[in-house]
Amino acid sequence: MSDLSGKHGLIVGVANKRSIAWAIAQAAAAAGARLALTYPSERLEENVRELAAKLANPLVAPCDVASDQQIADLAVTLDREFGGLDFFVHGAAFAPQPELSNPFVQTSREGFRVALDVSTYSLIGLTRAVAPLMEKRGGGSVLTLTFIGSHRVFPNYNVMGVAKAALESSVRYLAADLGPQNIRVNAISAGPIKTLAASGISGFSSILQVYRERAPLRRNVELAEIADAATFLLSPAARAITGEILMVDSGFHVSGGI
Ligand code: NAD
Ligand code: 0WE
Repeated sequence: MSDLSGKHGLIVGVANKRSIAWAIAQAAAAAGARLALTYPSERLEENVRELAAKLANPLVAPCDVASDQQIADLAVTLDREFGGLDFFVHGAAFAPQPELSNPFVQTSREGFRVALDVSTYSLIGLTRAVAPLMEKRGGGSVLTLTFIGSHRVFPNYNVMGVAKAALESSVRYLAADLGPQNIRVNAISAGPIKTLAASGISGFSSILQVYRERAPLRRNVELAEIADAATFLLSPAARAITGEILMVDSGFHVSGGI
């Protein structure tokens, strides 16, 4: 299928074995890539190191995406260790818990700031930092993860929906900026999957059930299905695709209801 042999990739957003970013890391490694994984805090460092140990010759580095300094340091480390970069997977998202349970109209200024900083601005800041490394390789592929809550209202998704709308728009603006350098920027809009980011979300099981009932394929999506689509977008097989939001959601988005 999609070949990533000889390529170097950065994967941001691995928290545990159920993380979408970890599924993508495994698929990219199976396709032949050498990877760098990041951890956002010392609390998660051990988790990420244990997972990275399953990969061949991994690089593990800190990166709290809310820190310009940590983003800059990461780019220096990648340049030193890899001498360039072929792809970058962005799988970081966060909104403070109250914003995901209070009514949307109660969204606080600080909750909005944090959600859009961590979940949206981080794509821009990280892409800018790694773009020169990709230019060294004659181009590259950037991939982020989004959810249809950017367009439609899902109870409690709230400010994350706003962050994802801004993220999808950022994909298009980054694609336009970096296309001349042969750097492609795309997103996968994934159907709901029970990861850490979905645990503790009240009503998540009913969202899964609604997808099973209404999606054309009458089922939910699996991590490996997101990972296969990701590997395609990261690979030369997708060399003419940029600025795209690829729906990997069992076709749920075409459904008009009932
Ligand atoms: P996850 O919790 O495994 O991943 C979210 C990641 O964000 C974690 O690794 C966490 O450490 C990281 N993160 C949070 N704050 C950070 C910071 N300040 N610096 C660096 N990293 C930080 O959950 P997931 O479901 O795998 O989420 C990955 C992406 O997929 C997210 O963008 C999410 O919005 C998106 N997504 C998830 C679903 C779903 O249903 N699970 C559906 C569509 C899209
Ligand atoms: O993007 C997401 C979730 C992202 C997320 C999750 C959390 C939980 C823990 C961001 N911030 C936090 N903050 C926390 O404190 N998804 C696409 C998964 C998701 O989350 C939902 C969903 C779906 C789908 C929340 C409400 C409704 C649907």
